[in-house]
Amino acid sequence: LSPSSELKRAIINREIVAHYQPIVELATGRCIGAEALARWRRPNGDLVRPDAFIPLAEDTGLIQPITDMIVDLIIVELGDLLRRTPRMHVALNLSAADINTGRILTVLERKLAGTGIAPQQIWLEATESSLLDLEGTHRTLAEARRRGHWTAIDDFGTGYSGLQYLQRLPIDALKIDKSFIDSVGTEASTRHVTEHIIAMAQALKLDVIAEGVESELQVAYLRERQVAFAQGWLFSRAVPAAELIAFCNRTE
Ligand code: G
Ligand code: G
Ligand code: G
Ligand code: MN
Ligand code: NA
Repeated sequence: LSPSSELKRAIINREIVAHYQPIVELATGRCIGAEALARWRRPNGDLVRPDAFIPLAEDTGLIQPITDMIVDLIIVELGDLLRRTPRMHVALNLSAADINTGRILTVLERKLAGTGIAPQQIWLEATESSLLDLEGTHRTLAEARRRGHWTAIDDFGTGYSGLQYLQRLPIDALKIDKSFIDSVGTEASTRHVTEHIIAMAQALKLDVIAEGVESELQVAYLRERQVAFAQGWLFSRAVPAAELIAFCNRTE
């Protein structure tokens, strides 16, 4: 079986599952939501990470059914948590194919109808590299916000988005890539870039989410700069829904 036929069969057999990494509000330490991260659970029990199948899915038109499956999983696995805690959200990773055409908005509208989950509780993450189709992206992100979703640029700093470009995008937040968080408290020259990214986001009145936070030193640095949110192994790795719910209940 070719890799793409194998992936197609995995989708049909519902072998794609979601893990959730908590997102913490730095001022309070409370869980304010989570990022949904796809995994492929093979019949032999192996858990395949997204870097090993998302690029293939993007190249073969299989990313859209995967995105749809993650939306279904969020609704089924986190519906109770989201209904019970309206301030909590789940962030969904989108690929260029989801964003450029705007199809994801129709999918979300249809799937969220009648669930009691508000559009405000679904954050949409677009990577910097998926923003190449500027017109399509711009239209989709603007419409997403009109419908109440939050929009964020993922892996920020790894692409080439300058200030001018950013200020024209209809986004609510920047997620700072782990590589920049890693530089905090080191002598790496990228630490100056980290400083600039935070300042730039604040100048544009964007929320900042720090990714890949692993130390208290990084938390202190981010708090000092009024960075609102963080996720990383210091708090929790990506975990199955039941563990996420337990984590969020513990931080209440
Ligand atoms: O979970 P992990 O840190 O290994 O994820 C690696 C990357 O895979 C994420 O940063 C994200 O860009 C991508 N990814 C994970 N889940 C999804 C998904 O459901 N859809 C898309 N398009 N990308 C995902
Ligand atoms: O969407 P994105 O590609 O940014 O997904 C985040 C990725 O980073 C996931 O694959 C997740 O497993 C990983 N990750 C999240 N927190 C940490 C962390 O604190 N340290 C490291 N090394 N990786 C992390
Ligand atoms: O469970 P997961 O597949 O996300 O773990 C990927 C790798 O990250 C494993 O090697 C695991 O030991 C490591 N890891 C998991 N949680 C943490 C953590 O909280 N901190 C650090 N530094 N590593 C972790
Ligand atoms: Mn992401
Ligand atoms: Na990221």
